[in-house]
Amino acid sequence: MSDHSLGGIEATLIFEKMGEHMGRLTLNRPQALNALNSQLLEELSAELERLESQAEKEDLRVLIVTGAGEKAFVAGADIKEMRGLSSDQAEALARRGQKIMGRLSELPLVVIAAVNGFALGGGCELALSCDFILASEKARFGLPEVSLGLIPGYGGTQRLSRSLGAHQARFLALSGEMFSALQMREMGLVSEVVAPEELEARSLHWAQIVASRGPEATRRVKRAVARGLDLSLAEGLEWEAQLFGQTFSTQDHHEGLAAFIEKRKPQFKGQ
Ligand code: DAK
Repeated sequence: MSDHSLGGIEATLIFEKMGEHMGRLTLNRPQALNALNSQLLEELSAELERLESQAEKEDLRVLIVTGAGEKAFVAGADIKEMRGLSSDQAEALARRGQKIMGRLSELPLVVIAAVNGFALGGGCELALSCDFILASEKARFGLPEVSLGLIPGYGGTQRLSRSLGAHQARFLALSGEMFSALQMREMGLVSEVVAPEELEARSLHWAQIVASRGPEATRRVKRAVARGLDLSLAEGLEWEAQLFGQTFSTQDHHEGLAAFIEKRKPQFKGQ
């Protein structure tokens, strides 16, 4: 939502264009540590739908996802809204959340999670759905659902085990404990840990780097990795070969190879 209010109701999601090719999505319920309530999920779903169709038209290549305020990225699904749900309602809510996380992970642009504070439960699952994760030294990650008598419902048990392996995923999801950004970097989830005041600049730094690469290529890297996770090695290599072949029918690859030979910076057009 570029307009921060919806007919008087404060928007729980803010999208801003950040210069050429880049955008930032801020989850904006700082008073509830950006917990994912139904309004926020609704707005997120609508914004992701808009980005799916507009990203290429607007030549948007990188999206930074972060949380409003000093304390939290997202402190999970909204616990207050979960009380009183029936099993069927909970299952439907989990499917809805999973669909939104799936949409985020499949966006045709590179998504960087800039985790500025608590990334718990649904917030950790949201970060997991991004392409890579940068974290402030203040960030805390965890899947505390078991301490509420629940299990992760937005893909945590599935995405985390694919990302870190089954043992580390079980360690997080069974202990329900919080882990520091440095611990998560050691485990392999977080790519870089920075001082809180540097997170914004560092996210922009990586966003600019990714945005300068060939967009037709970065989109295919995403598709190669995402689908490859569900394939055998032989099938995955076959998938990679197909995508590699496709890059040779893009303008971007002509530009990239020519720029190298002419010793200049490439000017990719995303075609
Ligand atoms: N939901 C709702 N409100 C939350 C919240 C949450 N997840 N986390 C924090 N808040 C609210 C607090 O209630 C408080 O509101 P007021 O009392 O001021 O009205 C405000 O945010 C500030 O929080 P605190 O006062 O607690 O702040 P502290 O610094 O003292 O503590 C904390 C920060 C992050 C340690 C603490 O707030 C906390 O433990 N929060 C809950 C973290 C958590 O357990 N997150 C996981 C939620 S479970 C499923 C789908 C999805 C999921 C499960 C099932 N299905 C559909 C079945 C996913 C589940 C989760 O994500």
